[in-house]
Amino acid sequence: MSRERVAFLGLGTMGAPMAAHIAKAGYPLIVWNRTPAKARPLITLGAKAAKSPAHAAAEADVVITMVSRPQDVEDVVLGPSGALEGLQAGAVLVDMSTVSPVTSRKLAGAVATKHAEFLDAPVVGSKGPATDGTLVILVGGLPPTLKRCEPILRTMGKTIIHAGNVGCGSALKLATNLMLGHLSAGFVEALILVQAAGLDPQRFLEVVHASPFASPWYQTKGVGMLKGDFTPHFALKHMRKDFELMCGLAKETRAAVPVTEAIRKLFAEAESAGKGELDYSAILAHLQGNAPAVVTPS
Ligand code: NA7
Repeated sequence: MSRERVAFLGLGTMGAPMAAHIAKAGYPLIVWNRTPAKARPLITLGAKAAKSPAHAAAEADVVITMVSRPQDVEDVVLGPSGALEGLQAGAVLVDMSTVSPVTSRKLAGAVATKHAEFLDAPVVGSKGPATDGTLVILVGGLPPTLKRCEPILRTMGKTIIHAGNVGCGSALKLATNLMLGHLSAGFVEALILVQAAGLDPQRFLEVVHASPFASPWYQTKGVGMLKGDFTPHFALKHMRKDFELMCGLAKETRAAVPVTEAIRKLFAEAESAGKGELDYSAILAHLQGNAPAVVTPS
C-alpha cells in the first residue's frame, strides 16, 4: 500500500523537528514556511518545497499546520493561496498549533466544504520532546480520522490521547498549559521570596526535589532559571497567547479562573517589557526587574 503524502506548513521551533521526524520515517513530504530559508534542512532530508500552502495541500493526503496564533493558522489555511484552496477531497487537515476550540471548529467547518476531514492535535512538550519525537499529542475529531493519521502522529509523539470531538484537543491543551503557567509563576514567586529572605536558591531547589510535589520540570527548567538561562524552548509570547486563549475559553464557558487571570497579566507585562522572544521562564527576570539572574552558589 502506498504511504500517505504529507504536507507540513510552519517550520518554526516546533514544526521543523516535527517535520523532520515525518521525513525520516519515509513519508513523501512537501513543506512550506513563510520564511523560505527555514525549509532548507527539510529539503536536505528529501522533502520538496512548496510555493504556497495551497500548492503543498494540492500534493498531499494529510496536511499538517504548526504556526503561532489562531489568526496565523487562519491566514495559512483560509487566506489567499491558503491550504484550503489546494485541499483535496478525502484529505485530512491536522492543526497542531495551540489555538482556541472556536478556531478549531471554524477550520473544521471550512475543511468540510472541501469534503475533507479535520483534527485539532496540539502537543504537550516543547523543543526537546519535539526533537526527540516524544511529544504528547491531544487530538480532537472523529476516531476513524485519528486512526488514519495515527502512524504519522506516532513519528512525532510517544503518547496520543483522543480528547473528544473537534475542539476538545485544543481545550485540553489550554488546560494543560494553564497548569504549566501556574507551576512557573509559583516557582518564580517562591524563588523571589527565597532571595528576598536571604536564603540559598540552590537549597530551595533541593527542598523541592525532595518534596512530595517534586517534578522533572523543576529539574530541567528550575536549574536553567537559577543559571539565568532563558534560551527559548517555548517562547514567552506564545505562553502569553495561550493565557489569553484560556481566559477567553473560561469566559465563554463561565469557568472561574481568578488566579489564571492574574498570571495572564504577568505574562502580558513581561511581553510588553520586551521578554516575548525569551523562554516563558523569563518571568523570573521580569519580576527581578531585569536584575542579574540568580547565581547558583559554587
Ligand atoms: P515559532 O518558533 O514562533 O514558529 C512559528 C511558526 O509559525 C513559524 O514557522 C512562522 O513562520 C509561522 N507563522 C507565524 N505567523 C504566520 C503567518 N501569519 N503566516 C504564516 N506563517 C506564520 O513557534 P513554535 O514552533 O514554538 O510554536 C508553534 C505552535 O506550537 C504555537 O501555537 C505554540 O503555542 C505551540 P516564520 O518562520 O516566522 O516565517
